[in-house]
Amino acid sequence: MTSLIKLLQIFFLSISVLSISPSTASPHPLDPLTHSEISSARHIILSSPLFSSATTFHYVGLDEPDKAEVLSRISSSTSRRAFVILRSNNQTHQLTVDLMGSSIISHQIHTGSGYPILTLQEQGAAILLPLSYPPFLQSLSKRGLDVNDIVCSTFTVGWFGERQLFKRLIALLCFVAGETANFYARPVEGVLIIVDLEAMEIVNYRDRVQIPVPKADGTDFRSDKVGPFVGPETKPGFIVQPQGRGFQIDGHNVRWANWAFHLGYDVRAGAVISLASIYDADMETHRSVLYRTFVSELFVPYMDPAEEWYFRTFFDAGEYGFGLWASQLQPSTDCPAHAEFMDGYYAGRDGKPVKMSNVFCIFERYAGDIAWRHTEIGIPGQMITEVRPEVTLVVRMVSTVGNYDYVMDWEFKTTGSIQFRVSLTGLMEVKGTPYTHADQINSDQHGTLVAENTMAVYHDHFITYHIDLDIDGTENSFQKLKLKPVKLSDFNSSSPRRSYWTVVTETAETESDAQVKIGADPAADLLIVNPNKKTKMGNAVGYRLIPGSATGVSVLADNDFPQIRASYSKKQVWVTPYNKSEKWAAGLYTDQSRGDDNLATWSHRNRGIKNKDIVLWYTAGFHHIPYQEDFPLMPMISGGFELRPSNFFERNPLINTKPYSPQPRFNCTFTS
Ligand SMILES: *[C@@H]1O[C@H](CO)[C@@H](O)[C@H](O)[C@H]1NC(C)=O
Ligand SMILES: *[C@@H]1O[C@H](CO)[C@@H](O)[C@H](O)[C@H]1NC(C)=O
Ligand SMILES: *[C@@H]1O[C@H](CO)[C@@H](O)[C@H](O)[C@H]1NC(C)=O
Ligand SMILES: *[C@@H]1O[C@H](CO)[C@@H](O)[C@H](O)[C@H]1NC(C)=O
Ligand SMILES: [Cu+2]
Repeated sequence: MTSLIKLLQIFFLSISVLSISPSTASPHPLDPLTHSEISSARHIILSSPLFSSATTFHYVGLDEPDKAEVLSRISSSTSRRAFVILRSNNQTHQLTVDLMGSSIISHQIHTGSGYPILTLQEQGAAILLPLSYPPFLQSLSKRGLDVNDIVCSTFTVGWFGERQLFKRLIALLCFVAGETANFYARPVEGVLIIVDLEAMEIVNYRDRVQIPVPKADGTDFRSDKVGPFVGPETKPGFIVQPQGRGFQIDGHNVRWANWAFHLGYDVRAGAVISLASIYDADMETHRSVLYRTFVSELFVPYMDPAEEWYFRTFFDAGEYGFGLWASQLQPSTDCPAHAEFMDGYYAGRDGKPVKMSNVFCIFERYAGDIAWRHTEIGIPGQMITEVRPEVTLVVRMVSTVGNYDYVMDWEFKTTGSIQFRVSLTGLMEVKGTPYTHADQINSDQHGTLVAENTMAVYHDHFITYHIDLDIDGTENSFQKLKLKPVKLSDFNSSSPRRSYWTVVTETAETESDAQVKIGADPAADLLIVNPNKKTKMGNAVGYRLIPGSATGVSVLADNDFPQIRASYSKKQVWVTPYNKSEKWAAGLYTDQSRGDDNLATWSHRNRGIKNKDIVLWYTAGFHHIPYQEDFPLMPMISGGFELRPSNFFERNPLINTKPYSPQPRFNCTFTS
């Protein structure tokens, strides 16, 4: 009897749990796929007679619902779909899977050029091949190197005008680790290995020249290997928040001060920030700023045409997966001690979910900076000073794609600004050279001699952001507020001035009007405005793009193959009409792509962008001439841009912010 009652209780309990779960536990429509959703996508696909267990998964992510559905939230419990790219029988398949209906709702075979993101597992298998490949072992013994000290690494091969559809190939280059962790500093220069990833075998091997391997001395970066700590010493510090942290995380939703946004992980893009809105205290409402933003691509071409170097023109998101290579963030070093962390999931080569722990951190930054201030001594007998401190919220991700580390920060400010910052650190990609002094270098120079036999090769980093701004609604326009110098003469002016400047506003009609090379045009403020919403003063509400310090554009020839693939990298700014399929600046299939599907080719359709749902694309660019301080490990260098409200609020949104009372000077002693 008891057990029957128990069973009935459990039965009714589970019914009631089931009946409430769709409303309470239903995911946000933009939540990334969960562990169990990735599993079920795999299960649905492998249950289909079309796919064998030999199928390999290269991308599994959320197939975002249409924007209208997300904005009205009607889809939240009815549709969860996965977008999947897989390889089966040497073909690339693209599928949409309905996770709730357990069915494949679209399936097509990709017949054009380009291949999907490489899996970690196939790269892991490829780098072991040379270690038992007799010609490579011969090359090593010729150089007096021990195979046990050798580490190989994968380098995408790009596309150099081949007309036939090609094979899925990868180049391998090998290095001497031995006593150093900085194996990138010790290339086995002159040896190039090409692997067919489908056959998983070496299909081409070249040992072209013999160059001395740079010595291990002075290359290491590990604290126990760098020698005595004679470098500058600073005292550790930390932030004290006596009233606790100022933000809440609920699932993927983050709320802090006047901001609310959604943060999710994607294996290709890394962090995806969605539905960012800001509370307007005067209007007593949250107002939308951003629909979705993420890093779309990172193009990193090296500048050495030699046989072992010319193809090194990487697309870190489309070829390697910027999110796939994300680092697990270390509390209190990668992020301050008071940070909170968020995890992510991706599908491994076998389609099974893999957890990425601590892939993002979120923390408040207070570094003693000022948000606004004024001292007024103009009123006789009075001295007025008002100051508001600047406290911001940072979302951080670090991706280490091989030798380089990219620290990506999105910093939200209470003023309504968002600062996008990319910081580069890590190890240089160096070329082995016979030179031991800069005076020996002949004219054809491709890098900086940073140590004996060690040339750090010139290269660029172009980081392209997809920024779907929805300023107070989806229909927006792109404007250039151009400075126009005006000259005056005695004929038409009673002023002693002979010149001034005024502003001429140009609203972009089509995509070509919105391709901007910063610095080439006359000075202009670049704005995304909502022409349908005006402030009380009658100005169109908007946000301004403020380029930061990294404004380099590619200077490669237009007919150079890597440039054809990244033809968008000659201008920093593009604006396209919103299109769910146009997310990846270098095309959906980037590995060995041919430039027929990229941001520039989309933009050349020259579609209308005025008072439409539009997407802003911004490329931060670094021309990297290495210097000796970048060796053995490069200190961080940062660049980026800011999005700043411009006639969005009626006034300074911080004018009626309560000042802080003076804080005590903490002097505490650790007890643990
Ligand atoms: C796929 O292609 C490779 C060569 O690239 C070949 O060795 C292999 O047999 C092919 N597999 C199938 C299933 O056709
Ligand atoms: C003033 O007169 C000069 C000479 O006639 C002319 O070039 C200029 O455009 C005029 N400026 C304005 C603001 O009318
Ligand atoms: C959306 O993007 C895809 C891929 O570029 C393209 O094929 C399609 O025509 C675009 N749709 C519109 C309406 O521009
Ligand atoms: C901390 O406070 C104690 C007690 O007031 C004082 O003796 C000590 O010198 C202070 N230490 C520092 C580093 O200011
Ligand atoms: Cu660099």
